[in-house]
Amino acid sequence: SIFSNSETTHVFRSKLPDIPISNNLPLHTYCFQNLSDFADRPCLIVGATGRTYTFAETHLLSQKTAAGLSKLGIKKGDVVMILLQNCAEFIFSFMGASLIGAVTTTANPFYTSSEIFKQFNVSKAKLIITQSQYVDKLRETGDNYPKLGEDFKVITIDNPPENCLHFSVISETPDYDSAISPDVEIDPNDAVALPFSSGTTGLPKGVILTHKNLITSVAQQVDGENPNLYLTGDDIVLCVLPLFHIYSLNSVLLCSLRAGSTVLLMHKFEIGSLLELIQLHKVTVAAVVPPLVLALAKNPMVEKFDLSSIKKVLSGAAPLGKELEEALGRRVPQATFGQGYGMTEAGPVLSMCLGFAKQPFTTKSGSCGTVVRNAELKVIDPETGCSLGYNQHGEICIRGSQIMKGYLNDSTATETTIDVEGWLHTGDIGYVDEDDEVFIVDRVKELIKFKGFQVPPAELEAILVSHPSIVDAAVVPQKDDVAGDVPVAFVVRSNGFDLSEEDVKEVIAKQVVFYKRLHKVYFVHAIPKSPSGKILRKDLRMKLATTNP
Ligand code: 4UW
Repeated sequence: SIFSNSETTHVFRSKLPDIPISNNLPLHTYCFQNLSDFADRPCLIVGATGRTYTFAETHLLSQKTAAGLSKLGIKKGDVVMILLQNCAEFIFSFMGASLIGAVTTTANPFYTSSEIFKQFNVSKAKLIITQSQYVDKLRETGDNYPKLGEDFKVITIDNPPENCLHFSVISETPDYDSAISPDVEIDPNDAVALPFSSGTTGLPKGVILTHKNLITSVAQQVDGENPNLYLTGDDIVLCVLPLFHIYSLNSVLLCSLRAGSTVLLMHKFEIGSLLELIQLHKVTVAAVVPPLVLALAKNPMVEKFDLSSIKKVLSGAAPLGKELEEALGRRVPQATFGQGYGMTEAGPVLSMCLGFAKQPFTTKSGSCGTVVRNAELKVIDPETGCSLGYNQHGEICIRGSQIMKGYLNDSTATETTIDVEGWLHTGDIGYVDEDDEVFIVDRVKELIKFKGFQVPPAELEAILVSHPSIVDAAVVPQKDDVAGDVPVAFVVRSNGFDLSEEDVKEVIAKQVVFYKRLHKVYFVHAIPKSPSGKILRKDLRMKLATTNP
């Protein structure tokens, strides 16, 4: 085994003490546990309309939605797909599903039909909650496509097109109390969320996150005498990052519900309205990704707005340059800036800046925080599996009740990701410095991240090699100032076919969401492979970095 012996393991821990975590509860019970303390305070503000829902209303609408889903035949263990931009109905649907023991799989509404249905089929979803503008993509016909209205139901939050139901059908259940089956018993190890991630290798897979996993992760952030991420009933938390990604779902939504903070929902990122809403609602906590830091640091419009309400800026999901962090610091000098480091499979938070604690610690620029409490982190030599000490670079591994139960129907992938000792291997290279701060320096896994969005190379390679004029292909990340990484392809054409770079780009563009599109195509005679047939991605990345291939 390449995995290290526990006797020699150097384990890194939080500077905060472990706390008791009530992770035997269902997620909804835990999130709404302190509801009576802030029932009449605003829970959700819809940015575009100004519509506000109090905590009591949010709880009630979640219960009604639970009853409505139940009446439509959704049962414990069934999967519901949410295909929505950020909106209040997202929250009612997610919490509603949890209330009846159902599982939510979230997908990007900009996905193509083929991307949506791959996830839909693998997760065996029964129902899709979406917006009318996306329904056409759900009417695709063909072998791999189930039939709308017959094989699955569609609910739209706006005017329902043919064969779809309006959201009010589920959210306005009059006798909701009796409609939520009281005998739904939820085990802490039952799934509640099923986000998709390609992990360290291969195609996107369903990541089983249980009630216990998500409660543990939220508690690690916002619970305790001295919470790592101190949120209170006075905080207004910006929710512009998409809730279909685990970062926003967990660290913005679930943490705010638990702590009694108000969530300001924006359905999309647009710098003008973002700045206006921050100023209008006096946002105190901004959860962002590096491209948003770039916009806030560099866009001249920022000077015209009052951003003095912001107390915390949290960045994550992709590496952030020091220079950008400093430029942002000049724009919002009163705010504490820090990073979190997450991975869908890790529940998702591995480390979080201790500058956000109630009694904050001083932290260093460039750090991704310190490992969360009630968890163990180690750094291993990727070759030998031996655990490494302070300041030594290696693969980051994490252990604790927050990490995923496993991948859906893929025990092989689960076993290569979580070892027999319970350590989740991230595929990220980093180190822990003498002050226990985590720094990420590289990624050894295949994953490409475009502005924090996952681009799984295996998915693009599968599309490329299925083309009759392509013999072989490999997709790797190329560094980009704005996006972090962009996907580029090495392609081997079959003899006699003259396929242009534009043709190849087009093949991909037709089948995938915009951020997975190829930025460059290099035609080569062969793809470098290991004796076992694995693409030597490191060689290709080196080739990109050193010469013009
Ligand atoms: N620096 C460098 C980082 C960083 C990073 C992530 O799409 P996934 O699976 O998941 C995420 C989750 C991010 C997240 C969740 C909750 C949270 O509080 C928080 O803090 C702000 C962040 O991105 O991609 C996982 C991969 O993304 C990279 C890294 O390679 C990781 O394995 N990544 N955060 N701060 N790289």
